[in-house]
This record gives sequence, C-alpha cells and structure tokens, in this order.
Amino acid sequence: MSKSSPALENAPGAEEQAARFRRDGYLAGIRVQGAAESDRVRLRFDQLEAAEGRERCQIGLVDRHFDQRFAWDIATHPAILGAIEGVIGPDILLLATHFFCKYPDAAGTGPAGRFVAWHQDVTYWGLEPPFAVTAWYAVDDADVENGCMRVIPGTHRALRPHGKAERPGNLLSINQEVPVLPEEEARAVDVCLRAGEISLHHGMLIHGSNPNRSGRRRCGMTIRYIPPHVRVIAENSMRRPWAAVLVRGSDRFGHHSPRPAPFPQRRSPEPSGAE
Ligand SMILES: O=C(O)CCC(=O)C(=O)O
Repeated sequence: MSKSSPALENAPGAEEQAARFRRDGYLAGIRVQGAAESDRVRLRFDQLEAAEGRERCQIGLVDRHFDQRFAWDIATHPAILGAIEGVIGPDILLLATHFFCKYPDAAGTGPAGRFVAWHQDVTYWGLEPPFAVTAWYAVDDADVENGCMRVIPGTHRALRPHGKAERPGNLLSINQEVPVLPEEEARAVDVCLRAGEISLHHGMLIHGSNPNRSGRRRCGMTIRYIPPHVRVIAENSMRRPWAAVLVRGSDRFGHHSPRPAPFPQRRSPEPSGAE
C-alpha cells in the first residue's frame, strides 16, 4: 500500500528541508498562499479553462506565464522562489511552466482515464548537467482519489533508460515510461496537497500519477527551475525551445539568451482583489 507524504504542519528549518530534499529527492506540503489567494488563482484558472477548453487544459497549456499574469505571479511567488533557493541556491532561472489537469472519470476508462506514467523529467530535456527542480503548485486540492502526484523517494541519483507506456492514456509528451521494480512501486508516496501548497521534486526523481477517479478536477501547475550553470545541449521532447527568465539572483554563466520578464515581479503576494 502506498504512503502519503506528511502534512508538514511543523515544517522543519531550511537546512533540514535541504537535507531531506538531497536524501529523498522531493519535499511536500509547503504552504505558499492563504485560502483567499489560492481561491483567486483557481478563479483565474477557471477563466483560462473556459477560454481554452478542457481538452487543451489537460496538457496543452505550456509557458502561459508569458501571457497570463496569474501564472507569472505563481512562478515568481516569493515563497516559492524561497523554497527553490533552499534547494538550488540564490541564482534561479525559470525554465518553463506547464499545467497538468486531470478531469473527473469515476470509471477511469474514458479519455479522462488519463494518467502520468513513471518517468524522470530531465531524461528528454536536453540539459547538461541534467538537473532541474520542479515546484508542483496545487490549483485544486490533490489527493489519492483525484490522482495526486506520486513519487518514489531516493530514485533521483541516476537516470534510467525509458521505454514507452503500454497502457493507453499517458499524458506525457512522447508516451515515455521508466520501468520500476515492484519493490520500488511499493515504496511510492502519494503527494497529497491542498490548494495553495506546493511540492518540490528533483528532475531525476521517478514520479507519475494515477487517473482521476473522483468527481473533482485535479489541476496542478508545474514550474521548472534551473541554476544558471545548467546549459541546453539538445532539443527537448516537446520540440520547443526553452525560454528561460532570470527570476532571482544573477546569471554569471550566460548560457541562456536572456528573455525579458513578461510582467513586473511582485515582491509580496497579490493584494486582495487586485489585478
Ligand atoms: O501532475 C502530474 O500528475 C504529473 C506531473 C509531472 O509529471 C511533472 O511534474 O513532471
């Protein structure tokens, strides 16, 4: 039976968090917003969903921080950047954002029986060294019933060969899947999050998610960050050039053509009711 990640009510200090990240390859249950702020984000995502349609929202909303102010505000949220700084250091490039939205499908058989196969993010990202950290921001509450993310702790130390998923419904860009041993699968942890919380995962950590068998949407925004010494040496699986933006600190390496910030960066959370 899988385990659930601890709620982290008594969050440990920064050093302990960093040590835990190095050991397990992930951190969960980090609250970055209060209910009012996360409700506003959900409302803005609902508006985007109404404009784009559900089919596209499943996996088609990539890098919308360049045109959606709310997505930019999440990707540059001081509390999220603080958590990222704790695990990659003070210089931070925002590499990409991507919504993963799974819609209700109690039977798990229709197109909404979509799942995310076990994989390691950086396998097909063309990065050298192959390092990135993702913040998974919960737009909706994410739990076992609606298909929260699942991780296999400690699997972030080496990249493994990936194959193709045999089961239909894999949301990943090229249907990739990494084989895992039954004993590894038995150690998988359900990363349950409340809306307005994030988890962090290392780009080599094996993770995935099951279909949404609830009556509720499960929407998460993945935010990918790298330190500036990481360079791009090959095309990524989405065949879309990365558009990195420096969001904290400085870039002494200059490996990435600088992309201007699409909006001014807020120094504190969005004020109540403001655009
Ligand atoms: O949202 C999910 O279920 C999976 C997310 C994921 O695979 C990722 O962040 O790379």
